[in-house]
Amino acid sequence: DDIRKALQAADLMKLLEGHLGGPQAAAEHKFWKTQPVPQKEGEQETEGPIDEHKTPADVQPHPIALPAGFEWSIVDIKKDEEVRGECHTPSLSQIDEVHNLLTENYVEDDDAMFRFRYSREFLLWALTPPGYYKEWHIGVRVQKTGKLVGFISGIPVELRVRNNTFMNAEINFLCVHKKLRSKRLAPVLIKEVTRRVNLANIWQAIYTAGVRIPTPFSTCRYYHRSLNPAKLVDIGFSPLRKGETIARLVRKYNPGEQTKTPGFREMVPADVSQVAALLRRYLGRFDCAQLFNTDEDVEHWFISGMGKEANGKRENQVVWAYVVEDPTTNLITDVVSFYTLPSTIMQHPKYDCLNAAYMFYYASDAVFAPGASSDDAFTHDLKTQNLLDRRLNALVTDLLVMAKKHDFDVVNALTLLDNNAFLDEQMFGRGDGALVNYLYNWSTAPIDGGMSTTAQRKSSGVGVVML
Ligand code: MYA
Repeated sequence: DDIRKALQAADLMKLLEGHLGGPQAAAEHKFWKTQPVPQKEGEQETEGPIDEHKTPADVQPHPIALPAGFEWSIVDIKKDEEVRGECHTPSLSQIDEVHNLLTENYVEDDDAMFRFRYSREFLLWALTPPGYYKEWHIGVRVQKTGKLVGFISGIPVELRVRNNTFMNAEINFLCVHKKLRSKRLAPVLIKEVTRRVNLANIWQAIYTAGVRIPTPFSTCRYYHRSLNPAKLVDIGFSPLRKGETIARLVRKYNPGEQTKTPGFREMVPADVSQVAALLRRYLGRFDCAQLFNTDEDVEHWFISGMGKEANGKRENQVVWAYVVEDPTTNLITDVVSFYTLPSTIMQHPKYDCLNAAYMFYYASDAVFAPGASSDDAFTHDLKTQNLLDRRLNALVTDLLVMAKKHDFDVVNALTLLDNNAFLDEQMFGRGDGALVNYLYNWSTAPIDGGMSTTAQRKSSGVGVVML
């Protein structure tokens, strides 16, 4: 308990530092201070772009200069095989190369125990939504050998931030090989992706990071719901508290075998347009949300990620999506989903992979007044909140059953969307990681990341889930 209190106090210190301008905030930020981002917290009074208006004709037509010995390479992630240079392994596809770079060099936890292991199928799904730009999948190679040592990517995403709607690049998978760290390669990658996004006449971006740089518009906290407590304790992911036993934890976290909500079933392609309409209305509740303007977007993010069925078995599934179909009206009343993102367990004698599921988008018609049809007919009153709490808890109870069935060790969630309505009740434990959200070339007053809630207002302002 003492350790927990000390950790919480340390967390609080980190948060306070962030808000009041502690050591991290005071860093020089040689790169970020040159970029069109809010430079200080509290400076985000006006809503809108930070940079002066530009057109693609104002954008430098040539790639940003790289240090000698390196070259740019647009990674063709849909191409199966590519032979580059003499020393390049001919059998490695370009998606394999990105997968390998990330598997060895991408995000680790602070204690260097776990590292994200995005699968090839995941990367393909994450990087090729409708309207994606091939030239936003940017690699850096060693000229001599062709070895991929750096990567950054963007995908187009339409966002609403409060009352403004605009096209963004969602930037992700920024990675520099461990041997090339701290050489200011990251700013070069960021400038090159910015240039390519600007050439497409897009001037804003959204991204998340574990680090604090100038300047977040919101911060969310990670929560974790154990499904396989014996393994989680064994690998050091969860503590075994004094007086606790594994057997008791196994009983406590067993979600059961059967889902309980009448009409709960896997989402199928025929549900896409109903789910899209429900999701669009539901996401209208949040200050910042992804628009899912077309049904193709929903088809991509929910259905295509489920993978293809072969020999009666689903192969390479990335997303699991479920709906509730009202048994009397046959209308879809709810949708819930999660994606798989395993982590490599570094240096453990028995296990090398943590099978983690992450809560993705969901929606429920519980927030709409009965019979209402207009887009803004949702409410935040206590009665609605209680109904939503019940419905979301029922959905997540069923989701946990399915996640356990599919052999996940843990379900992770952030404090975004309406997640606070179920995190405690569904026994998600508060993690020590935070995820910080940023907008590029857009100023907006801070948005509630759901880290402090009241009975009446549990929802966050964040309606965008980044991968
Ligand atoms: S978040 C995931 C980031 N990836 C990892 O954490 C993987 C493991 N780490 C690495 O591969 C490296 O450490 C990286 C930094 C590549 C992260 N976001 O080259 P450096 C700034 C933004 O010497 P390295 C994701 O993918 C840092 O503050 N900036 O450092 C979203 C410093 O600048 P300044 C970051 O450690 C990415 C400078 O880089 C981050 O070798 C969104 C140091 O460069 C970070 N996560 O490499 C990117 N980490 O001195 C922004 C460090 O000023 C997109 N830095 O403080 C912006 C929008 C662009 C498009 C706009 C279109 C309109």
